[in-house]
Amino acid sequence: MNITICVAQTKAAPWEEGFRALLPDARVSTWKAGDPQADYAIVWSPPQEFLDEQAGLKAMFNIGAGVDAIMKLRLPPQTQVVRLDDAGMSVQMAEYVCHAVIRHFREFDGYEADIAAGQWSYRKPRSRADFSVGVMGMGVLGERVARALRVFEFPVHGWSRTPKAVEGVVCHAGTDRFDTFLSSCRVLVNLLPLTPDTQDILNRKTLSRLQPGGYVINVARGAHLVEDDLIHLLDSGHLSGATLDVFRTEPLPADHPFWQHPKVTVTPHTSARTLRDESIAQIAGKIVALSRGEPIAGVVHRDRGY
Ligand code: NDP
Ligand code: OXD
Repeated sequence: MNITICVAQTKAAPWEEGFRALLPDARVSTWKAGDPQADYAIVWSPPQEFLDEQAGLKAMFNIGAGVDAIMKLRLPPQTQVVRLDDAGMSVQMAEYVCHAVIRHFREFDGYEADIAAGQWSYRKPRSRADFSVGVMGMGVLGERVARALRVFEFPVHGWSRTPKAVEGVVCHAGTDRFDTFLSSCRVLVNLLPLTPDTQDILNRKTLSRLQPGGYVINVARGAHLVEDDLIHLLDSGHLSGATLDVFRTEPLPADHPFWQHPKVTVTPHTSARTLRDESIAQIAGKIVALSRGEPIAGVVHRDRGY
């Protein structure tokens, strides 16, 4: 079996070594133009040239959860696209989102500023019941985040395409329930995949439906958010702040207004990192399963785009 590695923005060698160790009978190499056909590919943002040359792939394993960069390309018709299925990301995402929600709810930024100014001051405790958190996207990551927020007893709402049942979480499904979902939330967490249906979904109209003082946490993709609309709603006072991990252009350009905006916290696309060892183990297990003709989880539905 031939496995080829084509990963942008990351070193290929440790991935090669990891797959060789777990699949000693496979021939594993890093792709170069003109290489012979592989059976399986390990990819991150592969170029179109790679797909055009590797039209005989049985499956292509993305080393992230989001496949939006791949779905924009011309894909070989028979190749299965497979995304990472958690592989250690959901616990990181739960940590990141709970941290952002709690920092905002408990006003820790305000305390930090007071302490830095040498002031021993108290703020009036806020009511948890007034801080409903809405999670857009109740998949592998969103459901874990919703469950983690419930541990801190925040009221939690979830929104997905198809109906869900998660204990303690008010679940909404479909476009008909979107407005009801939004107006139920003070804090909005985005964990949707980026598809034609979800691009620009965080815009002036939708964000205006959040409760006054709303707070936005975008950890999915930058193209979900219309950045000028967010800035307008922050400056008008309808929204009280935002924590943003993903951006339309990454790295975030040096002159971007988010860097200096007093109500915006920026992190460098780091809310849930790909963990190499966990990911190699998951993908190697799936390659073995596929080569035995067994079904695997995490196969992307081409018509849905995720
Ligand atoms: P999943 O595919 O498991 O979950 C996606 C969820 O979104 C599902 O609940 C799905 O509904 C819902 N959904 C999709 N389209 C719509 C729609 N049009 N309307 C309503 N709901 C919709 O993905 P993951 O949870 O694994 O990952 C989510 C995203 O997080 C990734 O696509 C990626 O972009 C981002 N991500 C960001 C990272 C970071 O470091 N910032 C790291 C990892 C991922 P249903 O269940 O009904 O199908
Ligand atoms: C992912 C990401 O999609 O890292 O996994 O953003």
